[in-house]
Amino acid sequence: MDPIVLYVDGFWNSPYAFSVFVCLKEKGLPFETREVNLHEKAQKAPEFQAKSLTARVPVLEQGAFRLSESSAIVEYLEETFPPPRYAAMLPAAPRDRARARQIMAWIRSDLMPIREERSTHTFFYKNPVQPLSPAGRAAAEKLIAAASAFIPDGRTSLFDAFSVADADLAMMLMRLVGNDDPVPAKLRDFVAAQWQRPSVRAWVDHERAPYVPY
Ligand SMILES: N[C@@H](CCC(=O)N[C@@H](CS)C(=O)NCC(=O)O)C(=O)O
Repeated sequence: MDPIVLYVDGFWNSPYAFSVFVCLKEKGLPFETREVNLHEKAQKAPEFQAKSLTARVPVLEQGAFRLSESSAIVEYLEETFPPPRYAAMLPAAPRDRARARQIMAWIRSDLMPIREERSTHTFFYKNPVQPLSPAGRAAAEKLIAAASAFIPDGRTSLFDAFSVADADLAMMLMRLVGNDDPVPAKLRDFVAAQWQRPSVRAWVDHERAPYVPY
């Protein structure tokens, strides 16, 4: 097998690189990470641009094959390293699988005010935040309502077994939980449980260079 390389941002803040990193760890695949310093515009360097085509992280490299877009990478890993030999990253039942994909697509395309006002560096680096704007509060309410419906009562995972949608949803909720914004106990418990997973901890606890705003 060609060695796997995952390109991540230099501050280990990217929720999209996180998602792929968690999949690789959960599947037990050996891989190297390479940091791309977005604050220095390294994503626009010709060598990286040629690999990514989109000039964004994450990029998965396996020999001559390079792939951008975290959800495409997750699907590629799931098909290339499928269960039962490797851990499943998406539920097996079609409706649960569709629900996981719904959550993953939604998290990547909505809730912009939270993503802007509660960027992941705020909790990875404990950088101070302002109170949420009215748009931020509206997005937080939308996230809380949807997550409360997605997560079954009395459970700390979306489905019977872990899926990468759990990690993605926990990362989104952490933008609120990690900044002491009000979040119902059920969602705080969900985040706390997901944050304990070894694959998630490996990302959270990874050494980080001092943060430079950009
Ligand atoms: N939809 C993409 C989003 C990737 C993305 O926005 N990556 C950011 C880091 S979190 C990036 O590389 N930004 C640099 C840029 O756009 O110039 C995915 O899921 O992979």
